[in-house]
Amino acid sequence: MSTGEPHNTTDVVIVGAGLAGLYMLHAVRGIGLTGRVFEAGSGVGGTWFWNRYPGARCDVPSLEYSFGFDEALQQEWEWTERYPTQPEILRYIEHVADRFELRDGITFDTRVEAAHYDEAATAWTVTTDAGESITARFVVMATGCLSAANVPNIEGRDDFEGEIYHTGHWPHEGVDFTGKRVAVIGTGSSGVQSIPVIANEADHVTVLQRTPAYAVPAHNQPLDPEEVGRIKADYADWRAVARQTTTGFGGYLRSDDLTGALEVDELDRRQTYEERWAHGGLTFLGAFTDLMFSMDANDTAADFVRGKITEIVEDPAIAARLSPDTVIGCKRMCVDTGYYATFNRENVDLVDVNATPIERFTPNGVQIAGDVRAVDSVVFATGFDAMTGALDRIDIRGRGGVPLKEKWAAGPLTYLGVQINGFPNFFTITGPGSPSVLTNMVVSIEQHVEWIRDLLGVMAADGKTEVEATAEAEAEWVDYVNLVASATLFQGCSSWYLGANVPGKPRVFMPLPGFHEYKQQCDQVAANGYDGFVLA
Ligand code: NA7
Repeated sequence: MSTGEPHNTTDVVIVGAGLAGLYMLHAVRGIGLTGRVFEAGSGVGGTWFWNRYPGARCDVPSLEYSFGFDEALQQEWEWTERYPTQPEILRYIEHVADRFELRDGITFDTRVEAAHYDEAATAWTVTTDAGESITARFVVMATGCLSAANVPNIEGRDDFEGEIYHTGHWPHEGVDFTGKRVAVIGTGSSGVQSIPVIANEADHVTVLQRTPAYAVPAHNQPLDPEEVGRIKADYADWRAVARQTTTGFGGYLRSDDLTGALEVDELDRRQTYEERWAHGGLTFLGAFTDLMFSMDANDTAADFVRGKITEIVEDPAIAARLSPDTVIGCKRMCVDTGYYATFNRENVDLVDVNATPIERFTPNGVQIAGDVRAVDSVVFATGFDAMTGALDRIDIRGRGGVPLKEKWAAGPLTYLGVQINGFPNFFTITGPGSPSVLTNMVVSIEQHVEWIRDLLGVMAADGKTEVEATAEAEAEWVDYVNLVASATLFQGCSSWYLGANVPGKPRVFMPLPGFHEYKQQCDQVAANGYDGFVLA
């Protein structure tokens, strides 16, 4: 590849400077390798660099949504609220970059365009949009699961004369909606978080809802210093308990006498749901053991939430429109602050664009069922081409020049979600086939980074230069992921876990349910000398 640039090399190229990329750089440096990170943004943070929409917060509590690999780091960082805001998480990530002196290894404002494997050299050549070409033994994709924005191609979009935003690419200077008529398209987490905040500011908000969301209250509040002190006194153990859960968080709520929802009478069941609702957050779905396995059990939780919507929303017709009839938990539940109550406001209305789809944009608004709703601004809260989108947008070629896109034409194939047969020395952090988006991402990121680091360390010690998942191990793993997912209710709706939100994307359930078991499997693979991999 000729770029006119001097020939560059490093041991590991890392793509992305979010939580995964930063920790990966720190980890490779820790075992004496060199690393170079390329980041499209002008700063660190990944997801939290881009998603600056009003009300953006993490749906995992701050004390859990943070790194546990360094005792001093977890002791010194002071979170202020139960659920961290985007600015606070970004400050934390910046602190991590500074504390571990990582910035000198990162090239910002630079997008990786291609990564090609050279079999003879046992090395990857990575090229960027800045025209740089760099050779590395290993490539680690820390590109994030929710980083490639999904912007629906609605007719007439370019004719609209107002402003258009996507929650995942929010302007850094912020947006002032005062006096504006705003349409928000999408009611996933980003819509659910931003709609109440935008409604406070804007003249009028029209919510264009295709599928209603199940939202549990956040009950966000300032952290109690005494509680923080108690957790920090025992932080390592507290985190270890989280790693024993299926989601990588909420371990402190686990109780040994958890039962199935249908094993208790209605009164007890209702009381349990009330307690979880009062506690707030995603652990609502941990109330019983069978909520994601039995439709009858799932119905009891769904009914409870529908009852809450009816209590909160004053207009019964709007409450009915806001009430989902799908499997609860099949899409990640939203954690909200005043979402349903927002529909009691005079300046907010709700349009069911499933019943009456958006026909087109006009210069001054959105046309639905022949009527144009005049708006000044449109917010796309329409999510992401999840898990594979960021990888698809890079020209990745493995053995024999085979493009990853071609290999994954019918859906992603990986072994353990970290490696792909035909793509030696190439790793995906929280890739498809691993628990990733079904978990606390920081816990999954730490587990993957440490597993990859240990593998690279073993290779260095044994003088190995190439590692590749075997075709058999990959095929067995893909079957296993399908088997595990099909025993759950996760496949019961058109979610982005299945790729269903992106027209033309193959419908394959991409993440693997069950963090704790997965971690044990990864540890076992390592203990067995990296079963299913060929180390050459
Ligand atoms: P999500 O959860 O994918 O939500 C996107 C929303 O946008 C969802 O309600 C979609 O409806 C809707 N959508 C997508 N395309 C369209 C079109 N063409 N027309 C109308 N509505 C549409 O993304 P978020 O950013 O909210 O959250 C992503 C994750 O971030 C979340 O799970 C948390 O983990 C954090 P649909 O449901 O597809 O019918």
